[in-house]
Amino acid sequence: VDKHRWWKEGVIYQIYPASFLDTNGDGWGDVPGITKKVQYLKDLGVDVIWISPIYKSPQADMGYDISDYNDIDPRYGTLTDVDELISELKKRGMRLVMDLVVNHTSNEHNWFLESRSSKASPKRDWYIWKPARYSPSGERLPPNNWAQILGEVNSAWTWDETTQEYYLSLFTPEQPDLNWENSDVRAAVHDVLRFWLDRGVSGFRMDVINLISKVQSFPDAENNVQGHKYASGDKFFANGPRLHEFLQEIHREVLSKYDVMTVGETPFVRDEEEIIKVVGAERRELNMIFAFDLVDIDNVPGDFKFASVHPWNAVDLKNIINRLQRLMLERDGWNSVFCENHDQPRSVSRYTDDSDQWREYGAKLLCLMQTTLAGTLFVYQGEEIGMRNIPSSWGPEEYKDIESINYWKKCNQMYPNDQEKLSHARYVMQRKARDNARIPIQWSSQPYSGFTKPSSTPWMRVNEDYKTVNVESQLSNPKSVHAYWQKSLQFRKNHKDVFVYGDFKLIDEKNNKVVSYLRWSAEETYVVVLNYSGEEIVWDGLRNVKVKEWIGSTYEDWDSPMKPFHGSLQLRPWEGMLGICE
Ligand code: TEU
Ligand code: CA
Repeated sequence: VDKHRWWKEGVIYQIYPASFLDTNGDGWGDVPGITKKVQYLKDLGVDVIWISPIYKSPQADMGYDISDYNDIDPRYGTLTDVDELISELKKRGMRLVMDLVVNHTSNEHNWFLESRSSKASPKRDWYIWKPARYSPSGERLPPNNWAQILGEVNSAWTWDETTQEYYLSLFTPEQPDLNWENSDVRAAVHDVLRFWLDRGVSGFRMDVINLISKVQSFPDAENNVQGHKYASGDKFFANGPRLHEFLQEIHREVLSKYDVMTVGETPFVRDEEEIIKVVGAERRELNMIFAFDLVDIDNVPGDFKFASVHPWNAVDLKNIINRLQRLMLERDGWNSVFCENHDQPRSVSRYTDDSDQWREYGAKLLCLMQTTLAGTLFVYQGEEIGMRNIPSSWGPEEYKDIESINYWKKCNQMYPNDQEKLSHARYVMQRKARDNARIPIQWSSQPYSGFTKPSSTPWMRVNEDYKTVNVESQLSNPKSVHAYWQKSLQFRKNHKDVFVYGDFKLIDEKNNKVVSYLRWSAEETYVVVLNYSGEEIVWDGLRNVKVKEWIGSTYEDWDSPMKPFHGSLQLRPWEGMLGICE
């Protein structure tokens, strides 16, 4: 059977629209700004763009709270702008993937306004409403102890005065969860998919799609964290009882009738059987998922993300990569490969060293790793120039994400005068806040990095490093991070049977500084060696692997192959090397 598919070998580029490019000077990126950069993306080697939500939204969670699925938020543009974008993409053989957020809507969506209007509303059952519980002393309590995801301190249930009931709102009170048990809700979601597919989009990234089926008894979660009133209820809503049925229904009713790709965002779940149920080729659910293992590498297991920055080394990284690469190859699933998205800090800052001395090497190392792993490759805006995190000198007022705002507020309530606790909180935010990926793209050394007009104010502050880290300067430099990405993407495509579809095996597994593996097809075998440390290393992990030629190092131009040599490798700090085997 022919296993080749456009969505397996295509390079997907994620756009966070607010921060991409502003064309009308209101300080927000917009759809015309994306259209303007289609050729730039084509030249980089991108085949598909995925845009984070641009639908009508009050923006409580930056568009992940949708108030109208069939229209575009005016700050991003109009439906006509989207048609124009699709046609510019099609002209170049490219495609558009939309972000589908259907676990919840905005609290300003008409469905919710109707649902909350009265207990007798025909849409009452479209959301998850429950009566209060009462403590022995008569205090009103939410239906269970589940915690809100973007905030941690609050309940996942929001009290509604008018109808005197709670509704479930797993993320924030502005994002009420839809009741997928109701078949009218599911039919309405299917209509949303059809609306966009008929308009010419080629698939969906499905936001927290594994949370749509909840255990209907809504039991309390086990609470292990001392001093916390609420606990994560994920056991009762992540990959819940009817998830696979609902996904298969979407496939049967809608997706099977179009040539589309789907990628499910699936937090919390690590169980391999559950993963394969979603992505197994014969299952007719989703093409692939975003597994959280790699981006959770610096989270303390079982604790919430801002608790601290958990140390890790190359062995941890190899174990994660190995597990997912092997699982998908052995079980007929399909991987997504990514290090960044709009919910994560920048990868040069997280996995390597983002100082002026090492940033470019770190970015190239991550590029070499990602472009040589099996699966569909996702590049996040700005990753191709090695953009870094928000500087540590910025104060908390520069953070605009609801999660960061909630967290910082909580810290100040809990430890008002504890400078040590507060500075630790600021440190972890600088390492992990979602804001790190959301600052404007650095296009040039013009004011505001060319993201918006010099006379306007960008919605988020621009990183001062834009004078040196920007697209324009990298485009004219053959040794830039951008040039390295461009050439690596081309190389991956030229050897897709190895790098996209081929087999995978770790070598020198126990080395805690070097990540190294083999990739091969029936015709050729490559070896990838990545120094995940700021030290010089003499590496002799090749053992019986015979390298015919070292064809590239992240320290050199792609086009200058190195002199053949055998024996130990001298790896410089953060150096990555690619060799072809005998
Ligand atoms: O994220 C879901 C999710 O659970 C995490 O990525 C979460 O944002 C992170 O752990 C918090 O630190 C998706 C979207 O990608 C995110 O932007 C939305 O806020 C969320 O769903 C709600 O729609
Ligand atoms: Ca704008």
